[in-house]
Amino acid sequence: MSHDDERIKRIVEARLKLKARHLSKPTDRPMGEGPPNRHGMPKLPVGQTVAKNWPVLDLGEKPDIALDDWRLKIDGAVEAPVTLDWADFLALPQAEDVSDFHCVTTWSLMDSTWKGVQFSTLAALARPLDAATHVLCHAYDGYTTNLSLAAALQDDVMLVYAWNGAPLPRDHGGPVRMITPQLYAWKGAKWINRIEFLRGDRPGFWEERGYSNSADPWRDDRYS
Ligand SMILES: Nc1nc2c(c(=O)[nH]1)N[C@H]1C(S)=C(S)[C@@H](COP(=O)(O)O)O[C@H]1N2
Ligand SMILES: [Mo]
Repeated sequence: MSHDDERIKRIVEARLKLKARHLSKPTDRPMGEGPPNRHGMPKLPVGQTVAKNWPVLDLGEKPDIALDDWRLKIDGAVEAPVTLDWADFLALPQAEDVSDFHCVTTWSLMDSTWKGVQFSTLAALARPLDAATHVLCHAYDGYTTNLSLAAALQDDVMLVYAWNGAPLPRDHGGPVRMITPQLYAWKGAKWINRIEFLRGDRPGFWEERGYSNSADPWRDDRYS
């Protein structure tokens, strides 16, 4: 086994220990607490604690992608597959949004301001076939994660390059990552480099290793 494999194995083991601990606790499945905010959901999902600083979680490899080398490929079940470079990406309609970030390991980062391009803008560019039902996002570190097309097309799902007015740090997936504010944060690929539209569902890295496919924070929908 390579060092990479061993490192990833240790990370997966640690995460599956958290899963076992979570599943051993009784659950009454409330939605969360606090006043409703975005999407009418309680501000803090069940089982989450507000984080003051933004933790870093990934598989340990942090790709260093210069903007000149950065590419985003959009392909699979689409009419118009395309590969964007940085200038192409910035030439698309830009969006800004405030949203929250909920990690399955029980911390939430609240009220971040994001700047980037909505996923729906990228979908409109590539034109998914009627047969497309899901997407698999791929990243420069080899990570993958899957979403239903319906979930990916929510207004607040974005490929972001700025956080609270500053460039997205490399540790958090810069130059560009995806965010999925209405799903647990593992559904948002850091260092994203490919959006593959699918004719059916295909599990990503954590979904293959015991994480929930649907990942709804307000349903405590952490593991499968
Ligand atoms: N490319 C990539 N994206 C990733 C991951 C990863 O290992 N590689 N980890 C996921 C997980 S499990 C979480 S909780 C969030 C963490 O994002 P953060 O490090 O910015 O807090 O990124 C998600 N996206
Ligand atoms: Mo995570």
